[in-house]
Amino acid sequence: MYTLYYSPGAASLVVHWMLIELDAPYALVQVDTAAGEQKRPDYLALNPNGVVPTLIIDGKPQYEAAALLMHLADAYPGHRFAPAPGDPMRIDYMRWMFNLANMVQPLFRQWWYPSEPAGPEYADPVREHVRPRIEAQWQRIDAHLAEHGPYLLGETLSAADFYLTMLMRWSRNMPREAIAWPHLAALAARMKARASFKVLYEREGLSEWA
Ligand SMILES: N[C@@H](CCC(=O)N[C@@H](CS)C(=O)NCC(=O)O)C(=O)O
Repeated sequence: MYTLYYSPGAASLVVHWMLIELDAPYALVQVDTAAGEQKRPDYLALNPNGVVPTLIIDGKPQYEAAALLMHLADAYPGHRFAPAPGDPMRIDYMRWMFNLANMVQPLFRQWWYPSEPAGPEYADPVREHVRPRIEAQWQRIDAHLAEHGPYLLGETLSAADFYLTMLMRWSRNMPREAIAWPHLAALAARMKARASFKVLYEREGLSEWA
């Protein structure tokens, strides 16, 4: 039994989505991030970074959304959400997971928390600076999908597509959201059509970008 510490729509979303896809047994604990629960000592004891998600696996707290996603995909090989070690596609899969985690997700951290890099007086310039950088990522990934899609690994759906969909969702209120790019829009539509997406929305109480 897994226990997921989550906040609706946050980086925990993709872990939650995967748990539903895998039909894995799990319990949810909502963390009120607006009230700062993620910075309280009892939560910091689980996740010293003070962020969601945290996933309790075999009684031990684990964190980092991408790592949790990769772990779950590997733990349920029958669902084929991760090419197995030795499969030539494994490196492409890992490259996408790390690329999304290192090159795309951190830009959203700056978008959502623009005071972090240089203080509140620079929040507006940080946002102005990060916005075209996010759009450049959509351009890059859309071009990849145009040539090699419909999924990041071609015809093979993987955990990376779930991750990308969560990141696309985060852009929904930006001046130019991810689904303004046609191949990203097609991927988002495929992913949102999955039965698990509806269940996820119900369980997290979400409605935007349905
Ligand atoms: N690298 C971490 C980042 C997680 C993260 O930034 N989570 C945000 C929500 S999307 C959070 O908990 N924010 C609350 C805070 O920073 O206080 C991961 O992928 O798990």
